[in-house]
Amino acid sequence: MVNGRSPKQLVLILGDQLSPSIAALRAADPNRDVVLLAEVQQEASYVRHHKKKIAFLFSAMRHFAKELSAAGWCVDYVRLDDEGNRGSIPGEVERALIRNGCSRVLVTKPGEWRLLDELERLRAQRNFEINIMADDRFLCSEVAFADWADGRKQLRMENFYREMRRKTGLLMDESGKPCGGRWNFDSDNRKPPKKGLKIPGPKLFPVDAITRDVLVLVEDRFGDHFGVLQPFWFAVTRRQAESAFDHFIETSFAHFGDYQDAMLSGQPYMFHAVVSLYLNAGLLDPLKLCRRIDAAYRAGAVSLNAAEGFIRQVIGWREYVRGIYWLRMPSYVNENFLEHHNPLPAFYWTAETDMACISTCVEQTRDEAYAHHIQRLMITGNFAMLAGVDPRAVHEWYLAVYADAYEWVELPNTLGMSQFADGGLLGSKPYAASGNYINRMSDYCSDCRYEVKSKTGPRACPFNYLYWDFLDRHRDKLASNPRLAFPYRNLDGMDDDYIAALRRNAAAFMHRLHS
Ligand code: FAD
Ligand code: DLZ
Ligand code: SF4
Repeated sequence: MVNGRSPKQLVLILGDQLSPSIAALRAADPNRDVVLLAEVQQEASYVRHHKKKIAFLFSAMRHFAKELSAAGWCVDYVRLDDEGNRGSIPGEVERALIRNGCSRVLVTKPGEWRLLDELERLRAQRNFEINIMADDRFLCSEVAFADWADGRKQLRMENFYREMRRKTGLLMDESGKPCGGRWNFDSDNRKPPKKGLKIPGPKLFPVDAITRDVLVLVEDRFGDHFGVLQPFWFAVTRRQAESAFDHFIETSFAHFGDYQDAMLSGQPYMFHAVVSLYLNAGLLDPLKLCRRIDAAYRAGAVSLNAAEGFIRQVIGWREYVRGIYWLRMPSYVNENFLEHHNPLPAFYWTAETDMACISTCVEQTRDEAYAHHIQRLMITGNFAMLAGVDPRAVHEWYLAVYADAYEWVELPNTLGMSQFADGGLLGSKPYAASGNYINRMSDYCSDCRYEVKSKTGPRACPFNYLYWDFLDRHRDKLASNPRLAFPYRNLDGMDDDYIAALRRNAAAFMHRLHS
């Protein structure tokens, strides 16, 4: 206390903390404290983020700063090209403390362990008072998740999800039972795609003057990063993000449940919501979205399988992966259960491959900074695992290329769900699949140089022999998994010559890949 008044505080708001009711702002005094937002080189390049992701965040940060100023806050906004910008969050905090005459920092816990560690080091080195507050924009706190996990043999999402349904009352009936008598309608979310489906796509927003400046800056400073910058149409304000969600409900939600796993060439968005980038940056509130879906279901406006499918992703998967991240970091990022050490193939950056499924997903990722869940899991993720790519390299790719990627959500999805690198903490079996699955759920194979029905030979689909080779070479680690009993029985029924041919094809393919 100075003269009976508390000292002036610097309220640090990070690029993915653009929520007016975030903990650090709630705890601050608008009549005394200063809010700092800083565009810094390090956050844009600790992995070389997609150009669209950087542009989205810088523009959303600038709009949020305006919103806070209009609400009466004193905002200190540092642009990337401002003179003296030290290029890192700790560096900018130090400068801003002096500039604004503040003696302590208030910040909501960052979403990545890396940045939390940096702030804690700054506190220790400089002896600053830095108050790091829990991020309560999530429905399940880290402490509540640790309590839930404590003493459990298995941390299955499904059990966690049921608790979240009970806790929130979403899609629960008056007697405390799940609406429709079932917790999970996943099996109704797997319709293969139909030709001729009318797909509306997400809402596109015009570029305003703030975004136009940012686009010039990003092209100038990050022109060599992966990704195509324009056309740029993301929402960059809360109001726009809300209207993007309204648009999803009005135009796509009716088909969301049925076609959640379907993939079609030229249709990057299918019937997905395309809201993860807005949710993760703090422009949308997860519980509010779910309450709207719940209300729409109760009003008879949407089907239960679509409503449950959406709510499961948001209060189930999204909360669960965050819980796993904070429970297991910092060691989680080094896990490599299957001991995969191959480098990431160059076509993850160039899209230059004859495998139509991969080139389609990588081109789309380059153009849109978006791929939907099944493309991430069953195309690029599946291939990387079958090809024995080092999970850390896979993780760094996913963190860089998607507009919604922050380590708390990306790492468990990549390392745990898609690469099985945590040995089954997150998923009960590896998401490995042959070309057959891709052919059933997409139209990619009809336009591919490879033949999806061929298992060996020069035209055989690489996913086929790589799949069997994957099971064969990881027999010691995977054969006892009850969920893999069926494919291992098939493998055991194959004759030795056939297995030798699969191995030969896989080895030759891998040789070509890395030569
Ligand atoms: P929809 O399919 O419309 O789903 C609605 C919402 O549910 C999403 O916006 C998202 O907030 C939530 N959601 C759905 N699935 C998941 C999930 N598995 N984990 C967490 N939330 C989920 N999601 C990210 O937000 N950031 C990431 O960096 C990310 N990396 C991924 C990496 C891999 C390898 C995989 C397999 C999945 C990853 N996901 C990630 C999850 C999922 O792919 C995206 O959330 C989804 O594709 C976002 O698009 P959408 O908004 O159209 O989602
Ligand atoms: C992703 C990102 C980027 C590209 N740039 C900034 C930035 O310049 N300033 C900032 O405060 N945050 C940025 N971010 C988001 C941070 O990387 C994010 O807050 C941490 O990774 C924690 O989730
Ligand atoms: Fe992909 Fe194989 Fe189908 Fe080609 S044939 S698109 S490589 S699954």
